[in-house]
Amino acid sequence: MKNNITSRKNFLKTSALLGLGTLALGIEAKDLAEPKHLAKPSDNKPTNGKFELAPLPYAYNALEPFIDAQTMEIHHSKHHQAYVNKLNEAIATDSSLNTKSLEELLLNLSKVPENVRGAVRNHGGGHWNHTFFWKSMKLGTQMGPKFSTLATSSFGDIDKFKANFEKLAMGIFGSGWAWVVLQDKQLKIMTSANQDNPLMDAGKEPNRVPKILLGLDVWEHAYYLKHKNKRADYVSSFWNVVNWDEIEALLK
Ligand code: MN3
Repeated sequence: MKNNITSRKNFLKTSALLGLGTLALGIEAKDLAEPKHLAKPSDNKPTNGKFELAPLPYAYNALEPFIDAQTMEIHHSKHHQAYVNKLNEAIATDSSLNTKSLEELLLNLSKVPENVRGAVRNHGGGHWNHTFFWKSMKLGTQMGPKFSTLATSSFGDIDKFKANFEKLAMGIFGSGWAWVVLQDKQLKIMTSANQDNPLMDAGKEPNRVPKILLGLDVWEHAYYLKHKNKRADYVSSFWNVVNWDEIEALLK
């Protein structure tokens, strides 16, 4: 299967075009070696061979008016639940898989047996991405100093960072995700198709595992009820629900 994550070469190209600068925030290479930000939430490791859908960390209407309650309920209780169910079906067939954490599976995706690799990629990716997405959103937080400094040094200023993120999110053909990651001490914007994410097979370069700070689901199911075909409205309104407190905590 073709790897749909934008290639590292393209990331670098994008970064160069955006004039990424070097950073001096005291972020050590060792901080990037382990995806510590995953923080071992209970839903990232199967219990008795099965992953479980955690409740949302807030009410379905908590992101109104920017993301409507009906969209949140369907997205979490139907779409996310389906990824969890299908991931469980995939790993149930192999006892070497159903004890591993979701991160272990995704970081080493090419080592997953071929007969279930596609299912682990799509549904394991779906489970990880949505679990992360829910925690990435909260009303009423403000961008913190660590992220602000990184975004300014990487993109010139905050407006340029936001404009680049929106442009790349709009440029995803079909379904996928836009990501903000810290890698090689720089802030980068990445995109992926379907339920791929920047962790997939990143275990091949343990010192360069991207620290995912923010992810935006641009599948139509994430916005169609409210915004219909207008992805741009959804993407630009996303800034109102970004959980900047969570991002700042990830950068500690
Ligand atoms: Mn989704």
